[in-house]
Formats: sequence, structure tokens, C-alpha cells
Amino acid sequence: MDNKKIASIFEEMADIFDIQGDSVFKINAYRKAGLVISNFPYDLRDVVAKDPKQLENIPGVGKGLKDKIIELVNTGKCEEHDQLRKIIPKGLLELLEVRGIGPKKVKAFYLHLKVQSINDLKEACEKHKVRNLPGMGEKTENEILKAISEHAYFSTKRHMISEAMQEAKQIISYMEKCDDVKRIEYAGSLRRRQETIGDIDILVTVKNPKKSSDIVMTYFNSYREILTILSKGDTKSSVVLQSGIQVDLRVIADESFGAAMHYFTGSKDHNIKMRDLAKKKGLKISEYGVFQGEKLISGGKEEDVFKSVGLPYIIPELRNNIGEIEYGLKNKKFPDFIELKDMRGDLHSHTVYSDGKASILEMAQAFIAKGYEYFAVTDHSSVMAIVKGMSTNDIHRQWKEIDEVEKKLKGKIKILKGCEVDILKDGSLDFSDDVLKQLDIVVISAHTYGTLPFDEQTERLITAIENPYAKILGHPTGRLINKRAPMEFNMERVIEACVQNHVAIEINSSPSRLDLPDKFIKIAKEKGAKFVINTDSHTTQQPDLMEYGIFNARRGWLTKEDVLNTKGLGKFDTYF
Ligand code: DGT
Ligand code: CA
Ligand code: CA
Ligand code: ZN
Repeated sequence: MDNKKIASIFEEMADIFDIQGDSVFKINAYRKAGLVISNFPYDLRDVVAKDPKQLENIPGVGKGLKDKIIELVNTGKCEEHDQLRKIIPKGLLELLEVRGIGPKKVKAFYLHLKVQSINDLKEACEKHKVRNLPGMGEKTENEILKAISEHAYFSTKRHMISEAMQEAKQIISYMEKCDDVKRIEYAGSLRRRQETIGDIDILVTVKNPKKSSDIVMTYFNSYREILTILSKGDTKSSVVLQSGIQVDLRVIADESFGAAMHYFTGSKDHNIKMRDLAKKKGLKISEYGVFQGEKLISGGKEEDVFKSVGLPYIIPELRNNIGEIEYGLKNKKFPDFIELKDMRGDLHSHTVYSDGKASILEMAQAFIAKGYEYFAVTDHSSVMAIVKGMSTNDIHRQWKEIDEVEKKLKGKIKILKGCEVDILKDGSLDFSDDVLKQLDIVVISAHTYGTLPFDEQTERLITAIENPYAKILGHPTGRLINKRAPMEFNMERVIEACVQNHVAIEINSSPSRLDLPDKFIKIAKEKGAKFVINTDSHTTQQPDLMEYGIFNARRGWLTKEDVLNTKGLGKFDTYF
């Protein structure tokens, strides 16, 4: 049981205490422990194995919680937690998964309306029973109904690419310690760098085909993050990790490795098209290789599979049967798609002046470590009171500090003065022209009124884009993967407005956003749009997220020329 899982059990216990009406002190103790443990840098299993007494030195963990952690680590469960779950109807805990519903509301629904499940709550809203409860009204009912349908939409949950990537890297480094493993790589949607990942597919070849396979399988099934083993065969095993992510591991023969990598990278539709193409040439492509009749003619290398049907190598990001095969047949060569090393700056970041966690100097150092020439500080404007947006006073103070930090850093990086200014309901911007005109970078973003009607939303965004000081349209759809649906508006007209007004379109690299989404990137490129790829960093670690934005850009067929922040200072901003 890893730290995350332990933390989530304490958090769930806090919720149950809260629903039961336990003391605030007790509830907060469990909440705090959950929070501390989920951020704790060492694996609690190691702490328990080495010196369990050390647990008491973790802030918020006293004697009682220490014993629970030991129990969880050693047995995989906790007696009190099991008891609590038996007392509380299961449906009540599921209610907490619905956005905007906390323990207090769950308790009220249960006591006054006998609501015991998400379905009960939906019915209660539809019958307008919820509006009569204290502190609630018609608006609450509508919001709950919306949140319930979102919950249904996202509960067939696919995983964020960053989570799957982290899990895959950890398993691979674990598997590499097994002497019998020769080669190991991930395939599937993760290798195609899709926005979300259903499960992780890993391929291995072994040193001794006769003996190693069994050893490798047993080793894999002993991985300590495994929650359950779904199946275990001679050459394939499927498991579910504590994080809820499924992993399929397959042992492949060396001479088939390329063909297997191609087959299991997919996508399925891409594979089908490839197989049809091979058939026309009298060949057969399978996960074992390329065959002429019964004879294996190639399959060791992935390039050979493409070559056998007259195609150049196709990068995994494009393999979705969206025209990549036709393009390859016709042109025999693909453009050089954008790469991480092409980036020379980041034009969207936050500091303690709004909801960022680090100072201007600390952020500057983080971007210097990336080898960038420049970055923009773009804290929120004042409408975003919940994230401590800046007043005009704050921004003047910030400019002074930027000048000081730049001096201190002796030209190691150029810090651009910017702002992530909110698009208000009517499409006007949240700072006066007088402030905006003094800024190097103006990112315009919609954070509120995400559910305006289609036409009104379109007009709102276009009005903002037409503002002469707007430079970058930030996270255009506003979606949060698995959490919030995208705003609804006329994407083509918004893209056209960006092109006409020379406003660059952001590809926000945050793995929960990946916004603009890949399917629109290609459309926008064809309409002549220019892009910037930004991390929207709120901490000194987040500049690392740039690679996820690059994946998105590659899936959208972008080259370096399409992206402004691949250009140097004095060049990238002539477009605005
Ligand atoms: P996911 O896991 O839903 O994010 O997406 P994938 O693409 O990783 O799909 P998955 O894990 O079911 O299968 C991995 C790859 O194996 C898939 O991309 C293509 C290949 N594959 C799976 N089933 C079939 C099939 O029925 N026909 C063909 N041609 N290929 C398949
Ligand atoms: Ca998969
Ligand atoms: Ca799979
Ligand atoms: Zn931002």
C-alpha cells in the first residue's frame, strides 16, 4: 500500500466522521494526516520497515495514527476503516465523488430526504425536493443535476497521461532489475502519447527464451504496487495497480520485437489500415512479423514493418488512422515535427503574486535550469479573487521586482512582464488598457461563465480576442480532464478570430488541461494559426510539464515553425 492509498483511506475516514457528526477535532486530525501523507516524500512502507518510531515525527501523526499506518502497511487494511464502511451505506460515500457535494450536504440529504445513492439524489432534484432544504434553492438543484451527469460521463475513467507515464517508468525501472529481462518498452496509447490512457501495455524480450519467461512473469507479479492480478499466463499477465491503472505485460520473441512494438502501439484503426495495405502487396503483417506466405521476411525493427509496405517511419503520435498512412504513401517523408529541445521560452507562469507557490526569483531559476532564454510572469488579474488575483498596485510592485531580479541574475534570462487577464462575461478584459499596454505578454483566459449559451460564449471569446492588447488565448476550451467539460462555442470562428487578430493560440501543457486539444490543433494550423506551448507553471517543478504540451503539438502535426516560443528574443513576438 503506497502513501497515496494510505492518505485516501484517512481522508475517507475523515469524511465518514464528518457525515456522522463527530468532533471537529477528530475530523481535522484525519484530514490533516491525509494531506501530510499524500505530500510526504518517503515511502511509508520503507519507514515502517526501517524504524516505525519515526512515524511519530511526521507532523500530524500521533500515536493512534501511527498504529493505523503500521496496520495498513502490514495488512493492507485497517480494522476501524472497515467498521466505518459497514455502518455508512456505500452509496453515501459515492455521493462525495459528485463535484460540489461534501459531507455536510450528504448528511442533510440523508436525514431529510433519505437519499442513499447518487440515483436517489438525482430523483430528489428532479422532484424539486432539494430546493426546500435549508440553505439550498433552485440553483443548487440545477448545479447538482449537472454535476451528476458529469460524474456519469467521467466515471468510465481514463487516466491522465502524466499518471500513466509515471507508473510506466516506475515499473520499467523495477523490471530492469530482473536479470532475465533483455529489452523492455511501453507501447499502446501511452507510446502514442494520447491525452488519456486506458491501460499501460509493456513489452519485454528475455535472455533465455526457454527459462526466462516464467521468471520474468513471477518477478512482474511480485511488484509491490500491485492491487490485484487479473491474469497470469506464460507470455502475458495483466494486473491492476494501487492507483487503479491496469498494466498488461507481454513477453515477445526477439525477432518479432519490432512487429510487436508496431502492433501493440496501435492504434487498432492504424493497424487495420496497415494490414490491408500489406494484403494488396501479397504480404501479411501481424504481431509476429511481416510474412510472405509462411516465410518471415522482417519484424525485428519497427522501421522494417513500414518499409515493407512502402512507408517512411511514422511517429507513434500520428498513428490514429487520421490520414498519416495516406500522407506517408504520397509524400514518402514527414515534416520534422516539433521537439522539446526546440523550446526557447515559456510564456505563461505564476508566482506568489497570485496563486503560484514560488517567488519570481525561484521561478526564474527553474526556467534557467531548462536552458530557456526567456519566460513570462503572468499572474492572475483581480477578478480571480479566489486565487488572489493582482490589483493594479500589485502589478506595479511586481514590475519593480522583475527589474530587480533580472539585474541580480545578470542577464541569464529575460523576464517578460505579463498577466493572465480574465475574460469577463461580456468579453471585456479585467485590466484597464493603461495597464495592458505596458505589458510584454497578455494571456487572455476565461475562468468563469463556462456554461454560457453557445452563441453568447462564441461572441464573448471573439470580443476578447479583438482587444488590441490580447496576445495569447490561454487554455481555449477551459476543460479539465476527468473533471470539467469543455466550454461550448464555435471553435472555427474563434480560431479565425485569432488568425485575423494575430492572437496566438495556447497549447497548455498541464496534463489535466492539454488545451487546445489535439483534434483542434490540426484544424487551427490549417487555418493559419500560430501557437505557443506553455506550462502555466505554479511551482518550480512544473516547467517539466512542457513535454506533455509537445506531445499534444506533435499529435496536431505541428513543426517548430508553427510555435512562436521556439524563436529567440526579439523574433517570437513580431507576430503580435
Ligand atoms: P487504451 O489502452 O484504451 O488507452 O488504448 P490502446 O491503444 O493502448 O489499446 P489497448 O491497450 O486495448 O491495445 C493496445 C494495442 O494493441 C492497440 O493500440 C492496438 C493493438 N490491438 C488491440 N486489439 C486489437 C485488435 O483487435 N486488432 C488490431 N489490429 N490491433 C489490436
Ligand atoms: Ca493500452
Ligand atoms: Ca492493453
Ligand atoms: Zn495560468
